[in-house]
Amino acid sequence: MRILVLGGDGYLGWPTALHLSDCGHDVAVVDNYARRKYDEELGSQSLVPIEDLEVRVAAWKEVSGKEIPAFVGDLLDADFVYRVVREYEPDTIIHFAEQRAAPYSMIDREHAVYTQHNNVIGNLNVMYAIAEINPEIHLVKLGTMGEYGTPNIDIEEGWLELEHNGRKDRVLFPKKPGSFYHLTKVHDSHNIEFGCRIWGMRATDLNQGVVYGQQTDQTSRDPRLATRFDYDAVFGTVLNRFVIQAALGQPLTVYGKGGQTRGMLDIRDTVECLRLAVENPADRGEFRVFNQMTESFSVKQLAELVAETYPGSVEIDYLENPRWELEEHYYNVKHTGLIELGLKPHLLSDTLIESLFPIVEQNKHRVNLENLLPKVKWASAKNS
Ligand code: NAD
Ligand code: USQ
Repeated sequence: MRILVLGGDGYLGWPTALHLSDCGHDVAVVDNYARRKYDEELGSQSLVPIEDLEVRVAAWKEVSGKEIPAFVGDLLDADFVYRVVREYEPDTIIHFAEQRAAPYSMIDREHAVYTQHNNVIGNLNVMYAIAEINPEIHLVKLGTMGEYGTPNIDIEEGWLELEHNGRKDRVLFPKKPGSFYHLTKVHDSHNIEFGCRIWGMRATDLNQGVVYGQQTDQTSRDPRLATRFDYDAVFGTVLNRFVIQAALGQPLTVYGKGGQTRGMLDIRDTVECLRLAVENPADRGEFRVFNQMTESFSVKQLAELVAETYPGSVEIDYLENPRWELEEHYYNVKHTGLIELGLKPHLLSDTLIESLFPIVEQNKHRVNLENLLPKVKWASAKNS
């Protein structure tokens, strides 16, 4: 298949492009380097050094003999999006290219507006390009488990069979997201489902949980192929941060009581889920949803697991929660769709956690300790 990976310079987009290329697909990547600019803005950087996109694709050519053409441009530029889709003629478009940090979207009005504009309009441009150029293209869109929030009922896989006042219908599962970022994914899901109805688009919405890990079979073949590893309180995700904090000898930062529970998955499962979704496309007119997660953990459980696994002593701090979220709640998610397609999950193990400690050890001189503690607060409209 010919696959266009939007956001192919990012944490997940780059390893996904490599995995699909390695599996024999023709892959091209699109990115506007927005993620590298947020680093400059926040005075942060990936813990593991990452190469420029040109160096990455040249290294992949050297290691595998395979080409990954790169298109540099912004999804907000509709002419650019149309040009790339016409020129590359993909069978599938995987869309990772959004501003993805909840805290970044909650910094202030400007960051909330940027996030919503970037994500919602970029996605609309991609939808229109598909509808007008070739509606056969399968859109595989990264959504998030956080679209659902933490309802007091079981979370179904995208859709809910409902009976109300004696009548039945199948509706999108109710959404209660927890940040202006997570809301963009809800808006995208609604826009895509509408596109499937009116244009007969074929789409898969992958409601992905929090990803952990840093290496895949392909990125570990050469240091120039490494993907990013974020530790800061804005872009670093919870398990990656706990591992890094432990190895730096810093306290693990549990927000609030730590009872908040999230669906999680290993980065090696992310790239495999993408392959499964791409190779088994949705039908024309179908809005297919998979809950892309393999296990659930509370934040407290994750902190305790990291503390037990680290060979030295580790302190766990329970900080005042900077976010607005339930800290004790029911959480039961259906996630069978990808398993039925053949996913064999890498469940969280001591070995995975242990394998991350030397990566931190090698790169700890790159850490700016000031970026470890959370500064963005949800409740206040004015943050420092
Ligand atoms: P990332 O920020 O590392 O990668 C996103 C990439 O998209 C970046 O390289 C960025 O430069 C690019 N981009 C952003 N806006 C763009 C635009 N307008 N035009 C072109 N390129 C643009 O993020 P990631 O962690 O790789 O996440 C990828 C996707 O997966 C996101 O949509 C995110 O919401 C979703 N997701 C991530 C996680 C996670 O734990 N990392 C979990 C669930 C869902
Ligand atoms: N948390 C802590 N301490 C920390 C960091 C986080 O207790 O140091 C807690 C948060 O309060 C939250 C949970 O851990 O309850 C997860 O936070 P996170 O920053 O790891 O993840 P989140 O903000 O939800 O966002 C990440 C990705 C986002 C993706 C989402 C998947 O950045 O792109 O959409 O995970 S999900 O959570 O399923 O919506």
